[in-house]
Amino acid sequence: MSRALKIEAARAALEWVHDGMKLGIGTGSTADEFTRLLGKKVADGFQITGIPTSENTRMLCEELSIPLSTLDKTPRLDMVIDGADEVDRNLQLIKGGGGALLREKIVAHASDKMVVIADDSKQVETLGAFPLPLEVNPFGLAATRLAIEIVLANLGFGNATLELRGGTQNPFTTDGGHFILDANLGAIPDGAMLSRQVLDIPGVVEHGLFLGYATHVFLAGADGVRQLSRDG
Ligand code: A5P
Repeated sequence: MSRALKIEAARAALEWVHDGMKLGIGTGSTADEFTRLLGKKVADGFQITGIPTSENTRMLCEELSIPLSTLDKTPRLDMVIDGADEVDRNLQLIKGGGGALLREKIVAHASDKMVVIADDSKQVETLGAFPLPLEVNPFGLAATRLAIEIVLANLGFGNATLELRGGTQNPFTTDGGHFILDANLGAIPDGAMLSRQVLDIPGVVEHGLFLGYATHVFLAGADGVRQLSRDG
C-alpha cells in the first residue's frame, strides 16, 4: 500500500472528527498517518481527547502534543479511527498485524463508532488469507497451542498452521505481556463460530477477528476514497 493512499484514507476519516470529541486513536502505519494529520489540526487549535490503542500510538501522540486520556478516566468514546489487515463486505475485519489487537478491540468496544481506514487491497471476499492473530497468555503456551490446534481441526481447518510471532527464541510480546500465535487458515467461512470456540480456551486472551465492530470504512484506491457503512 502506498503511503499516499494511506494518507488519503486518513484524510477522509479526519473530516469526521469534530472539535471536543473523545477519540480512540488506532495503531499501525495507516493509523499513524491519521495521527500525524490529527497532530497538525491540534497544533492549529483543534481540541480532542485521544485514547491511544497501543504504547506505540501513545508515544506518537505525545510527540505530536495530542492531549491524551485513558479508558479509566474516559470510559466512553465518540469514535475510534483504526486500520485493518482485511475487510469484508459486511465490515468484518482481521486486525492485529501490528500486535495491538487486544487494546484495539477494548477501545473499539468502548466507542460509539469505529471508522476503519485502509487501501482497497485490504478488501476481501472472505476473511482469512491474512494470518489470524491469536493473543495468548505465555503461561502454558504449549497446552494452549494444542487446544487451539484441536479446535481448528474440529472446525475443518485441517491444513491450518500456527506460528509463534517472533519465534521461540525471541517471541513478540504485546503491550499486555502476551504472545501471539498467527493462524494460517486460508479462508474463514464462519467467523462467529471460530471466535466462540477459540475464546473458550482459557489461555486465549483475544483474537484478531472484529465482528460487528466497524461502522464505517474508508478504502482508498486509484479512483479515490470509497466509503462503506454498516447501515448501507
Ligand atoms: C495493529 O495491531 C493492527 O490491527 C493494524 O491496525 C493493522 O495491522 C493495519 O496496519 P497497517 O495500517 O500498517 O496496514
